[in-house]
Amino acid sequence: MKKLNLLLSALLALGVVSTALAQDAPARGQRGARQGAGQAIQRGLRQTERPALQRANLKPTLFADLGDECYTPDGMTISDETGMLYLSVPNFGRMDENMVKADSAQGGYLYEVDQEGKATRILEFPVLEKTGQAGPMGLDFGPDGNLYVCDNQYFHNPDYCSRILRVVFVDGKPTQEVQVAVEGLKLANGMTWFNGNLFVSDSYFDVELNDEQLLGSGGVLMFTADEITKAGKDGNPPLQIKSGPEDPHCVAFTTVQKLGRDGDTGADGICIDKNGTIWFGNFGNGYIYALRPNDAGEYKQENVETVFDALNQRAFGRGPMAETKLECCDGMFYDANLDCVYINDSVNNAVWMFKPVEAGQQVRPIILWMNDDSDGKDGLLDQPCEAVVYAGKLLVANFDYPFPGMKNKTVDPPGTISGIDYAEVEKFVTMWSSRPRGLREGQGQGQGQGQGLRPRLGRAANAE
Ligand SMILES: [Ca+2]
Ligand SMILES: [Ca+2]
Ligand SMILES: [Ca+2]
Repeated sequence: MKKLNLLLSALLALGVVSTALAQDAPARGQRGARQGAGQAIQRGLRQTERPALQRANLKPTLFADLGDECYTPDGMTISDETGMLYLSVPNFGRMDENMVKADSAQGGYLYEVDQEGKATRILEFPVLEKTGQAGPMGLDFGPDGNLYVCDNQYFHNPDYCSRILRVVFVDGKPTQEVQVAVEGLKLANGMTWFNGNLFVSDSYFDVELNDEQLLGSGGVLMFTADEITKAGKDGNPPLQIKSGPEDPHCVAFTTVQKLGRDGDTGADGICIDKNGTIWFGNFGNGYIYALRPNDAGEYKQENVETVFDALNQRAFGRGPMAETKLECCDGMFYDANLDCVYINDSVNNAVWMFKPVEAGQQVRPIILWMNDDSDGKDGLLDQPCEAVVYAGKLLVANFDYPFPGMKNKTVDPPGTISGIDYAEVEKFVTMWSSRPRGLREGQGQGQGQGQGLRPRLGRAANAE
């Protein structure tokens, strides 16, 4: 930690990371910004209908009952080869006060889920010897046809025990072989492959922030297919890293401003759109960031842009949910068909959507659906964590592992996947996309606000 402090102090002195650290801090000229944004939004809303926050035709129904052996479903991805949906289940949901799974708890599993929602357990992940646990979360298929999986060990041991695992697939079918590709992450959370690179969110970086308004930090790590597909097999050792802004794999580092339920968890949801822009968000406070490749196609900390300023957002709407704000980004999924991003809001039992924007613009997330605390058995959201489009539905996995300040209060098996009729989602997103840009995308927030809500650029400690 001392070494990190010294490093950070030196970098701060050089002005290298000061903007990165400041990017979640309260904006200068914030008051004026709020008034400006409010007027702009009100003008927009008078011109068009006021968006409702809950829509009957977007009501989720039960897609999959995962049974009592599965109570914290998390990551989902679809095999291009077979069209089958794969689901990871860390089963964190039954742990004692020492964060050890109770005797009744199940291991970390991988499921296949068919088009009818029938889930079949195909694999129990081997545990990490040091913790006796496996925590499979975000997952995606690599260019080698194998399935890569974040193994989140943070809840059991926060000392860089998390890993990236590889489930070996042969001819599009899973084997029972699981290899360790990378070691040394803190809280390996979401992942996505894009153009031969693997992008992984790590939700905790060990960085001394020296600012009581900043509760935590996290970021995005990038691995090339060349280094990762060879590691941990054929006699090669797993890739060894020490996750954090100084690791050469780190392409984005963001902090967590104290906000809402005062969560300290950093980068979580992550997805990449057709242009190669990485969209990622903080679990702890709902900030959303974009990282666009530079002209050379590289991802650099200096290009990280804050595109949703959660601290300075304005709730809009009426009725019981009028004050709802987005203050949690769990899993994010890019829907290439509709060119939009879905956000799973664990805190509010909600799914939001936004349209990607150009550099310099703010995104405007809007709620597709939100419900109160629910056990999920009827298909209502029970701490939504990840989304995917499958079987004619927008599927939402329900993590059901509550933290303080969430709507979800109790772990109540069975684990569930909710489904929202995709035809209705398509209608809604198409309607929303045809709205005036100022209402749909956040230019209203971008006007007359001085420095405050402009994208703040930061450079990483590891910009090279
Ligand atoms: Ca997550
Ligand atoms: Ca629950
Ligand atoms: Ca439940």
